[in-house]
Amino acid sequence: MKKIALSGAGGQLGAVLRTALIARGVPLRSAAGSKPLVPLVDGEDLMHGDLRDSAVVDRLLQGVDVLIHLAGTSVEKPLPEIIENNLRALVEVYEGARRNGVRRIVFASSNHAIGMYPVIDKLDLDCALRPDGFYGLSKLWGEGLARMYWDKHGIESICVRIGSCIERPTEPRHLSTWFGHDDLLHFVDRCIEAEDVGFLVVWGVSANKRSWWDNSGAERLGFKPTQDAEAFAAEVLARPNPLDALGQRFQGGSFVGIDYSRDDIAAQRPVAVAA
Ligand code: 15L
Repeated sequence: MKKIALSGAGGQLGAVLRTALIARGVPLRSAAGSKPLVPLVDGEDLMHGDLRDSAVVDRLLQGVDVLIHLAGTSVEKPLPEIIENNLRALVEVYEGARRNGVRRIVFASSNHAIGMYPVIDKLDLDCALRPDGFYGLSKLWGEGLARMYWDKHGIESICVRIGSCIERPTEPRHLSTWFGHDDLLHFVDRCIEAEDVGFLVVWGVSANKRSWWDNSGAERLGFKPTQDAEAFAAEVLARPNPLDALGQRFQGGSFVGIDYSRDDIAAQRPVAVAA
């Protein structure tokens, strides 16, 4: 059986995956950042540490076939933090993968790499990237790094541009961006089991009726989501939309308005979107 490593196991998504993979009996090593994890089962393979340190990375990756890399800053933050956690640490992780013979990395990219597209646009996987901040921009670095380590070193990567991976949709934007937990688990299973993926980018999104993203490329993985945010549409649409006009206009939602300085009023008006 393949040995799997999970970084960012102390985070919200990490906790969901760790619990599910342990329950399935997957041989798993889970890593957190500064705070040690409490074992879920006796003898659980756990560690924590700063991934900018190559010795910590070696502890994480020794004997590992597939790394699910969720660690890093996951929201918009000042540039120095993003550079340390999402640029520098990621290079250490890919270098560690080289040293330790890791075959494949699942890299948690984000929809914020394309957040400046208006919600009326439908995107393919090969669309030009339009980040909505430094966090989104760091995902361009990550996807580029993944590409380079496949081309130059033969380390496979699946870059997953995650939408909104939460238990259930709570606001209108999620009707397009939701990535349900059942679909996430099915996705991770496919990332572990699929043969010869090379370098692949996919949208981390459920089969939402209102999705903005064409995920045909994910077929190569055998990823077939079954959840649809539409099941929650009535309850979600009955509540006020928490996003301002700018957040309603662009795919990145609330991230778009952070340090936004255009005074172009038209760009700040919400657009009407049909179901
Ligand atoms: C992300 O990339 C974030 O990590 C998460 O906190 C959400 O904001 C999500 O995107 C989203 O766009 O809903």
